[in-house]
Amino acid sequence: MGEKVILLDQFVSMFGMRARVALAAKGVVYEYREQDLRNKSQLLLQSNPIYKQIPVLIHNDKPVCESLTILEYIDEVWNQEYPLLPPNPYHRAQARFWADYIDKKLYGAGRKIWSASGEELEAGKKELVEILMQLESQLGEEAFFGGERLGFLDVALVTYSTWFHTYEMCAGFSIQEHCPKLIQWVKRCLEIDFVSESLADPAKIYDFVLVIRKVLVLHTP
Ligand code: GS8
Repeated sequence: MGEKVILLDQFVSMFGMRARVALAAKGVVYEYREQDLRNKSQLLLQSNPIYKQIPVLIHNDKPVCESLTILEYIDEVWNQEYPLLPPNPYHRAQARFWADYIDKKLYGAGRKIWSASGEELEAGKKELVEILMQLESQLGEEAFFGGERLGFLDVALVTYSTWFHTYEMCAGFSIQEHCPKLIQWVKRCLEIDFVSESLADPAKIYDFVLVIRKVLVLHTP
């Protein structure tokens, strides 16, 4: 049966990039559809009526929402190629726990950095460093969170690294200084073609954020 795979996404999204990396890891051919989130398409609204957010993976006309759910879905459907979740149930639970931690903590801290100023920005910077240090200690001496090879948690986190440049520019600090081993891990991930080819250019993300910040300032009473 011919597969029809569509990804509703926005190029700067760390959530959408997870699906892009996973699809590339599995060698799945898909149609990428960039979404304008200020003017949401009918397809996006119909496909994700609950959250109305990207990413949405539409597989043979059936939508799957939420990036971590999408990752698991991709891993289960295309299970012959490059498994992402580890086989051991305990390791799977751990990978899911830390991916959830990333989404509960890292997104919010990062957002404070690029969208706030003064004390809130400083708080975001402190939080971000604490979270990244926590993740770095979780990595330990392993090459990847998945052990010898890139796995589910690596995919969940590596997409955030495309935002590190923006965080550093907005908050005037160096992540490398606080988390050198994590930065080494990012470099290892980027040596894998399907990872580097799926991630957005950090400089373009920063340009995008500069535009969004101007819009936010204009609309803040
Ligand atoms: C988050 C998706 C999200 O925030 C996931 O997929 O993991 N928990 C979800 N998507 C954003 C763009 S990325 O910052 C989005 O679609 N925002 C539009 C909106 O909320 O209206």
